[in-house]
Amino acid sequence: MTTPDRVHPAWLPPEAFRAIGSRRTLVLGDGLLAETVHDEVAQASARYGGSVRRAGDGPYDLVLALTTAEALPGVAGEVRPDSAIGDEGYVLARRDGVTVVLADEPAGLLYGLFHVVRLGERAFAGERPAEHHRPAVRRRMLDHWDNVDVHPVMGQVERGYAGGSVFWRDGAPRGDLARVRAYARLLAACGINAISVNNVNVHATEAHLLTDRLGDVAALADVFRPYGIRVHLSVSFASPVVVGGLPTSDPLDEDVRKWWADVTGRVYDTIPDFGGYVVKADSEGQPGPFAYGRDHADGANLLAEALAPYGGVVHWRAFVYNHRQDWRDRSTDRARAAYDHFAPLDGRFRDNVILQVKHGPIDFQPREPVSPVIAAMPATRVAVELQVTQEYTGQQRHVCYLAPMWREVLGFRPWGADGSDVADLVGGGDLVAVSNIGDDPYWTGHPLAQANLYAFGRLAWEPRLDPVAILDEWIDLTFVPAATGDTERLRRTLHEIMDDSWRTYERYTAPLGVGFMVRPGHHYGPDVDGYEYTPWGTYHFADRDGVGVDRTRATGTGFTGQYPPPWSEVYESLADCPDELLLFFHHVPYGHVLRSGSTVIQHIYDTHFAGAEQAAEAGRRWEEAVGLFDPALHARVKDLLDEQVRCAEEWRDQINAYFFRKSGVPDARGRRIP
Ligand code: BDP
Repeated sequence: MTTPDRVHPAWLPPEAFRAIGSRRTLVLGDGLLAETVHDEVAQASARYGGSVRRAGDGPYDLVLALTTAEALPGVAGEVRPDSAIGDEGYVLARRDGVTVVLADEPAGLLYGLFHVVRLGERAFAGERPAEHHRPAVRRRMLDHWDNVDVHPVMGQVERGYAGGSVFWRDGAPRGDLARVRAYARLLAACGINAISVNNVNVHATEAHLLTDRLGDVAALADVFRPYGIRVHLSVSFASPVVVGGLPTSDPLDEDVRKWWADVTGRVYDTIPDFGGYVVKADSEGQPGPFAYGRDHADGANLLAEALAPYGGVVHWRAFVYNHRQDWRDRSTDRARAAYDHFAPLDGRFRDNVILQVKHGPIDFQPREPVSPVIAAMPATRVAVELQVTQEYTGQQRHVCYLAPMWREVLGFRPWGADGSDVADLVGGGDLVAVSNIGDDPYWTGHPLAQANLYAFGRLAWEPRLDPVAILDEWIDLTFVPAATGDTERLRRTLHEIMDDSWRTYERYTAPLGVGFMVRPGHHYGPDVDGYEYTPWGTYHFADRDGVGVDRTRATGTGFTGQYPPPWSEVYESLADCPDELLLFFHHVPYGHVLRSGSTVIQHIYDTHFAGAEQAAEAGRRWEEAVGLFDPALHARVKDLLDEQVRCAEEWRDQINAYFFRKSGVPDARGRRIP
């Protein structure tokens, strides 16, 4: 695979700062992040011949100032708003030839600076009435599933498809803080402000990050801090036993409570702006409160109590289900599990507990309904968790631009058209995602997967952004500044390949929302029955007559009843259920006619032929674009597209052959099914 000889600048190539770097800039205000802003502008100015000052009369082309500054120069004083701009917000305006960014806090200056970077020359043209920008979501967080030690099965980064960890290598910190700093910059530029630096599955070595290896975490926090990013840590619920030497981790035990209070105090002595703990408890073998006959509220509140004096939070994950089911007894339904565990606990969590819920009820499949837990806990702070790392969406070997899926999740209205949407529910709260980067020179293995990380940050800041517009922004920042060829063709090529790539992926993989037809373990490529007779709770029930999971109240698992109306009724009804989720909610005969007018079996054939063809078309588009991109990047993406085309055909053939043999129904269009 072709690899560049240096780390790819992703969406911050030096050329993206050309417009700023050639101007006369004033940075007014103190504080660590104001220093960062100054240093960014100074670097750009050194490169492009501009200037940056910290005080003094102009003239200036760009003023980045804190509202607390003693005297705001002319135009900046005029655009200062009467009301508060808010912690991370900023006002952007342009008047009389001066572009102004005003913020109450240094973080706002930093985000304002990156807005000016995004605008490029447009920031310095014409007039711009004052626009007030502030993030919709307060904590915009990335979880790293990075192991400190190499895990024998999962490797350095669990579900990582971009090489090793940028934080850890073989049991120790990597020490390459320049790389971490570059990462922090990229994250700040798309709006991320919190990061958890180790895997939610906390193994023995990682458990020590909380105590004797806290210095390793502090070193990372020092690098993230100048970019406004707070560090969080995944901790083991069994820490009191594993690293504390206590006989129990019972959340109601006095010694256990004291242990957490002491340890947490030491964490804050070392890292005063520490964010908090992330916990995966009683899930997939991780320890939790169940061992002591306690529930998740007892467990979460224990840690919350220890963190409360310092303003820290617990992200308690709702990904809890029985992964040792008896597949012969299918009375339990994994989709129900999170709601069944957590909804009854609503109101019992302390206010610094954030229940972190995966966006779908099962597990990051390419298509799932939105988790009913998100709407079921009005008295609990709920965070929605997305997966930027492409575990089930092509593992960064396939192009799969995920922003359209996330936009659908954020736009889902659990109470129907007149009610709030998910973006409203997480507004002011938390949006979390599993990161997709590693030590690969392109950061994300597949260079085009960088767009997913960028899009996550931007959607967390502004959940109603249009995915196509975000992609445009990303193209503008990543490729256009240093491009030498036809930038319009370059842009068109990327849109053609990426805009619809999630739906393309959906077409050639598991059909109609059924999910999990992947190879067990690593989850790459097709294996229709791979999980069908296993204890994981992920079934499709295909037989000679039909396919799908009956989750209705009338005849199935009753999962539809976890939604409020109208969705409880829409999903329950065979006639009303959206096609793309039909097999998630219903078991139907192959001849069942979809809302689209096609039968289920014909839909399977059609979408699989179409999806594989669209992947091939993407490959052709990319080949035509040779010369528009850096040659090493072009070659890397070409190799990956070849693999995507191969794999899409494999999916097409296995899915189509499987359902042809089960159903005996031929393709109405007579195409070749192996
Ligand atoms: C699943 C992954 C597994 C993670 C788990 C989680 O396969 O590696 O540990 O999610 O979210 O999707 O905890």
